[in-house]
Amino acid sequence: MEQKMKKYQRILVTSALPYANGPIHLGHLAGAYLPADVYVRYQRKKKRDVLYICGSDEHGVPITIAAEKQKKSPQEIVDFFHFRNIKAFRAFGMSFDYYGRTSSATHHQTSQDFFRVLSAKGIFRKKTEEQLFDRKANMFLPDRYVRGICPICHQDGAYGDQCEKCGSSLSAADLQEPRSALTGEVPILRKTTHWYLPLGEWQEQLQSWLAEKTDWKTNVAGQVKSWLQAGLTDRAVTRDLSWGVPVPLDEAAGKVLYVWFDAPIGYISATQEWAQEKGDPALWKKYWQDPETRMIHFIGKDNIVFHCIMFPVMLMAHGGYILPDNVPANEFLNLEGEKLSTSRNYAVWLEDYLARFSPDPLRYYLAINAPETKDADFTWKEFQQRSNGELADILGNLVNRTLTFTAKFFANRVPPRAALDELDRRMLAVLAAAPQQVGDLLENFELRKAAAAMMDVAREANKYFNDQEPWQTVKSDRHKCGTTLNICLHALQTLAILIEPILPFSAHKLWKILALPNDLADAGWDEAGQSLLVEGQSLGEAEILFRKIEDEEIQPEIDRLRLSSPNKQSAPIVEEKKIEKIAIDEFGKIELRVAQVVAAEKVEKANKLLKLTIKLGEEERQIVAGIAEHYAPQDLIDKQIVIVANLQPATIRGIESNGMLLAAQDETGSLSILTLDRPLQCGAKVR
Ligand code: B3M
Ligand code: ZN
Repeated sequence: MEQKMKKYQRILVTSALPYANGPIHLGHLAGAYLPADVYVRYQRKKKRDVLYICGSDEHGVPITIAAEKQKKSPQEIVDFFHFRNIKAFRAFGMSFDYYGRTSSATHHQTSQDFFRVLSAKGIFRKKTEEQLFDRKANMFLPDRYVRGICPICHQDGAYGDQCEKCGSSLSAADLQEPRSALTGEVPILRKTTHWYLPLGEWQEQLQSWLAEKTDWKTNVAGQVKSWLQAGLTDRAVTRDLSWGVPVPLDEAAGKVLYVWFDAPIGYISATQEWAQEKGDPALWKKYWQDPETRMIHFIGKDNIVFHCIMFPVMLMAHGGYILPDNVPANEFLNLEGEKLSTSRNYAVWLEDYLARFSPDPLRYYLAINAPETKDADFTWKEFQQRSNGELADILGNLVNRTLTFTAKFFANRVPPRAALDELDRRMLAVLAAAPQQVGDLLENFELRKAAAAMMDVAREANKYFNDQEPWQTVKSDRHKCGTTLNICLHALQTLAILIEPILPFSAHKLWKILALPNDLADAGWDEAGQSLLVEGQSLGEAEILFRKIEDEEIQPEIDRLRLSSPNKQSAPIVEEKKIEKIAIDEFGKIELRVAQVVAAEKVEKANKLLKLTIKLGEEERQIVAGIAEHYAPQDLIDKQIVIVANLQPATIRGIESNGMLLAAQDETGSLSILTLDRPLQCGAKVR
């Protein structure tokens, strides 16, 4: 690998651009994001020139479908998720150098230019064919917009591109009794013209390029091979849609670029925007046009054909751009033994995770359990076990015992190293060899092994601590004891550098504890094995790096997933009882009002109750609500809530309650009070 990097001056790393139609979940992270971030962080520590590019994919049918569902414009949808995803990624420690978006002006320009070049070179084939058209909606229907009976399993309701019942991938023309998903109309066939990229014409060139890729992962090479064996065919790169990058030809008015044509060009346009921001607009060219750049695409397995066949053909056809050196695609991450499903909400959303836990334990578990060569399974129990049993009990324990001991017996200063014995020498050899060993695995995209090897260093250091018995030598041979601790502190310093790619937040904490003069960002990978500590230097204050994750924190997560599990017999989340109908004037008898909480306190000896003072217009009132297990009093102050204002006053545990607060509770026991979407005057009527 060192060999390989001699050939190159710099590395360009990309992660697949997530669609900006929903939040990020663990499946995304395990496939295209965490492995890339770890790789990039490692390369930065190797002091290599590495640029890490990502961004939002803001075009395509998934966006328009989300927009329709939520009765918003596509732009509103992508604006919302673009910024939301940036925020979540950042909190998870993703260290993109630039996060672009495909609705940007630069991107439109760059992808249109790209199309123009290919068009001028006569690369495309233009074909007029019949496609399904919805007369009521007055539009051609993308496959996803057509539903009908699956020709394979005969299930009704299959989508034109895929049957969710049997998993077959389809094309809309195969469906029996097709109808428009938009209007229910039976679509008609109508002629339309599109531009096709004749992939078949590039097959030979593609094959000879791929023949050199002997170091690609077998799962990727295998998929590519089977595509090539089946023979490549023409692929339409334009669509009859209104949302997307307009096709830059007069004769193609009303058409847009196919999302898989423009999205990978997003990597280029994001690099251009990065260069503009750097104040050196031409800088992007170095990364895209100089053959001394090594480009690596991190993706999930469903994107292999686009990154290993279609985009390389586009780049070859355009000319003047480099091709990827590697595409280390990952397989899928399942959840508690079942396939993830965003439509069923069978997923763990990054934002939800981060609201309850810190990023590093998840980064660690996704690394050591990465879906590298085959699908992997995420379970909350294993997450807890790995976090507690490895992060806390091995790495955390090493940090904790070393520092406590040094503080107690050596005035929290690095003790000098005296004569070395066999165990000392062995430990130092482990530390000296670790950077190369873990580094080789990371270079090779073997994240699971790299995470395990890193943890093994901590394991060995713990064993070394035990074997040297500093709690004995502190009494019998203080020099020896000091040497042991000196080497343990050295191990912590080595580990701080080695864990940084996977556990960046903890690495920085550890670095601060060690109170080293330079910044962790400047510490190089190759010097990780040498001791940077100075004898006699004082250390910072110890802190717990990894808290234990309790059963009570894990169980609600498991329960929540069970509720939306695809295999659960389709019991609705909330039991549907026969609900008696009422007349509108009966509803009118209930006086619902907006109130503002001005004070809240616990009710003594009643652990479920809170006493709230609320403002209702000019009037102040007191109500008692059974929400103490779900809300802390201070979290309620100033919140606007909804109450039933005309209930007969009641006395609860000796306290008068003059009204009732509205709250909802689901089957998992989660409870939420009803609050307002925007502030209103207190006392406002709710209807
Ligand atoms: N937007 C991600 C996906 O298939 C897709 C990646 C584009 S990368 C150029 O979920
Ligand atoms: Zn089917």
